[in-house]
Amino acid sequence: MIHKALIANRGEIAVRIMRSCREMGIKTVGVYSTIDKDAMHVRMADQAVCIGPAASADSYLNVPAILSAIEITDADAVHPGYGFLAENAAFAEICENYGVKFIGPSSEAIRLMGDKIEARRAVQKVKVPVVPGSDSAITEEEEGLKISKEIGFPVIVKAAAGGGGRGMKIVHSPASFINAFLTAQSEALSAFGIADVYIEKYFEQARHVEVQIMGDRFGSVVHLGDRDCSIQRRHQKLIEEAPAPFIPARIRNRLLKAAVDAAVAVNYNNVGTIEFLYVPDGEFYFLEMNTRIQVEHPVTEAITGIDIVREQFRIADGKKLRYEQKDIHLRGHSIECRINAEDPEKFIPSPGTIRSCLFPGGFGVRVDTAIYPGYVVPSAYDSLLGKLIVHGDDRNEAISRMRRALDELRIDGVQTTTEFHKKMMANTDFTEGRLWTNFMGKARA
Ligand code: MV4
Repeated sequence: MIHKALIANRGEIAVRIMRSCREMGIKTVGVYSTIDKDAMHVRMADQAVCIGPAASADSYLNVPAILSAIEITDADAVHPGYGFLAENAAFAEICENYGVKFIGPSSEAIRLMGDKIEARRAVQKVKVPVVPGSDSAITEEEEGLKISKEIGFPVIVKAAAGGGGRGMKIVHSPASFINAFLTAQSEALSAFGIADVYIEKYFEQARHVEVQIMGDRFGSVVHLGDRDCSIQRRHQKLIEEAPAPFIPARIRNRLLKAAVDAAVAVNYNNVGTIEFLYVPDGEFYFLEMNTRIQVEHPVTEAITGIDIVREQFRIADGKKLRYEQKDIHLRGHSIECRINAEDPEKFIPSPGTIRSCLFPGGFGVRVDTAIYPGYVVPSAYDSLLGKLIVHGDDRNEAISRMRRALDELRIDGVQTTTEFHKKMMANTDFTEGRLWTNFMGKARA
């Protein structure tokens, strides 16, 4: 039994995790950097330990400091949240060896899925469709050009150690290939310490559809339905919804099954997300797997009624899944808007003091945040202030409810993306389902 968990994160996700811990009777340890001493997650934790100065590298990414905090507080589990150490296989492995339960999959699963080429290979073995592309790392530019001509332009060169949109280069023609390829290789080396890149056909107009899955330590895997995350800017998601709208039932069933097959193929043993590219002709292709709890998990919680964070703890604690696929019922439609401290048109960060804030409530509305009046939004971390999540019987009801919730939301002191979301909820391309990954590049909300 887990008694005390250290939450190696900050902001809304640290608060979110502590809420589930409190309900499960698990004591919580918060960690914080010096500028976060007044943060909500510090106040909410049963105990809190300062782990270093503001810079993430010296605090939330500081493994020795976090291990020391685990030691002095006698925590028997550590939840990494998302970002920071969440997909750091070495950290998960240290925890395993240390006898501290890492609330996530095995370090082995994190390592395997962290290599995007290995991940492609692993799921291809069980006949999950992958984006047409190279089957191994491409080291020679001439070989890359040859493969790209076979695949057909445009292609995209991706870093094996990248993911989430980091370390990608789109190439439109053979003439620009060599240059782009060599740049991608050297950028991969400097960003990740690994130069390996692979090549995929680039789909200009596609949707980013992902499947939430859940596997235990006994080999059972279920899915919790899908989500659409196509509305992104610079690979930061802005709006997510569940289920992914406008997908024919027959294709959706194949997609969900492919996600479960992929998770089974790699012995996946916690909650995770399988990302697909859904293309206009109705085909879908595996992109990569995320081995963490994701920012957008509440839309899935809304349509399934399952506390995904609680399940993470139960699985890591060695319990069997309490659900079979037939026990999971998807109901209604959920949308999440990310409220960032940013200029709503240019998306430039807007740190500062929250002078006042008032959150929406009422039927079908959830707010996950860690801000309060007087809170100072630091510039050292990402600009997410909170998430507005609504649930309705169908997509149109969810959109109406989101409009209502956005109208009730008041945040003074910093600029926020609220106005962007209001425009989006009135944008007919969005409301009628013409959502593509290049939406933000093409359309003006
Ligand atoms: C792609 C793609 C099109 N073709 N791969 C971005 C996040 C990462 N997980 C995978 N991503 C993409 N990979 C191929 N072969 C489109 C995306 C993509 C995207 C690209 C440009 C602008 C916004 C995007 C949003 C989601 C996905």
